[in-house]
Amino acid sequence: MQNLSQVLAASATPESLQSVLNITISTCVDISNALKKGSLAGILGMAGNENVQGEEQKKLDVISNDMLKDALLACPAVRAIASEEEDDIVPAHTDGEYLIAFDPLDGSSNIDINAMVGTIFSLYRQTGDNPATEQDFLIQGKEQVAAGYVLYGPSSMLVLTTGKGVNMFTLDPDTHTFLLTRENVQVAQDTQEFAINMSNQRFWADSMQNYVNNLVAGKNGSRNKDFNMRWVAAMVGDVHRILCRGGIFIYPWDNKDPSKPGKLRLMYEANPMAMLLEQAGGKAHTHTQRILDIQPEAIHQRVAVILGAANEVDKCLSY
Ligand code: AFP
Repeated sequence: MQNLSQVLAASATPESLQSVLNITISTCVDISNALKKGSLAGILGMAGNENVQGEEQKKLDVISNDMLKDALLACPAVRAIASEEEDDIVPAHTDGEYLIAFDPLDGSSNIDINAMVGTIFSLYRQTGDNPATEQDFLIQGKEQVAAGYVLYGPSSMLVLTTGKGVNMFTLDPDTHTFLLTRENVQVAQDTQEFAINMSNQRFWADSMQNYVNNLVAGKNGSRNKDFNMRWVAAMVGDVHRILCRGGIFIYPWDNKDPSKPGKLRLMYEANPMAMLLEQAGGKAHTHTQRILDIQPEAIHQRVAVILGAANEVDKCLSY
C-alpha cells in the first residue's frame, strides 16, 4: 500500500508543494491526536474568544489554528497563510511560493458530542518581491494547485487533489502515516440522497423551497423517486459522504441575515470542496455561478453552496 509521500512523488508534484502539503498533513496528524484525547486532555469547552465572524471559538479551534499557523509559518515554501480563525492574513516568507488558506477545525460544534470534524485546506502558487497582502489571496478558486481535508472520525482520513483526480488515504495509527486506500474517486451523476439544514426552510428563496419540497415528496411528487436525507452539520463530513457514496449538499442563500449571502466561507470551505468535487466528476455552484469562477472580494467572504452529483446540481439550478 502506497503512503502519501510515494503518491506525491509518483504524480510529479513539485518538491516545494510536497513540503507544504507534508507539513500541513503532519500537523493534522497532531490535531487528530489532540482530538483523540478529548476531555481527558482537558481541552474541550469554549476558549472565551470570538472569531472575526462573531462566532464563539471552541478551545480546540484555537489549538488547531495555532498548531497549523506555527508549522506553516516555519515552512520556507509558504508565502502567507489565511485562516478562518485569523482576522487578517499572516505573511510568512516573501520568497515562498505558496499561499495557503485553511479552516483549522470545520464543524467545531460537533466536538462536544464527539462527532466528525475536520481540517480543510486550499493552496495557490504565487510569487512576489514584497510580503503578501490580503489582495494576493483574492484569486479565483480555479487557480488552486491543491485542495483537501483531513476528516477526524472513527478513523482519520486525508482526501486530496493536486489537480489530477482525488485520492483518499487512511491514517495508520501505528505508523502515523497516511496510506492510499481509494484512488481516483468518482461521484455518481445521479443520487437519491440530499443534505440541507431543513430548519432554515422558511428563509430560503421560493425556488429552493420548491426544489426541496419536490425531494421530500419523493415518489408522490414530480421527481418520481424517494430521497433520503443526511446532515452531519460539519461540511467536511457531508462532503466526505458524497465523495464516498454520492449525494447533494446544499447550504443555500437565505434571507435570515441580509449581510450574509450564505453561511459557508468561500476561501476556507467552498473553494477547496468545489475543487475536490469537480476533480471527482461532480459539480459545485452557488445559485448563480460555478464556485471556482467566483472572483473573491474579501478573505472571509461567504457564499451559497450547491455541490455533489452533477445531474442533481443541474436539477437544483434549473429551479
Ligand atoms: P462550525 O465550524 O462553526 O461548527 O460551522 C460548521 C459549518 O460552517 C459547516 O461545516 C456546516 O455545514 C454548517 O456550518 C452547519 O451549519 P448549521 O449550524 O446550520 O447546521
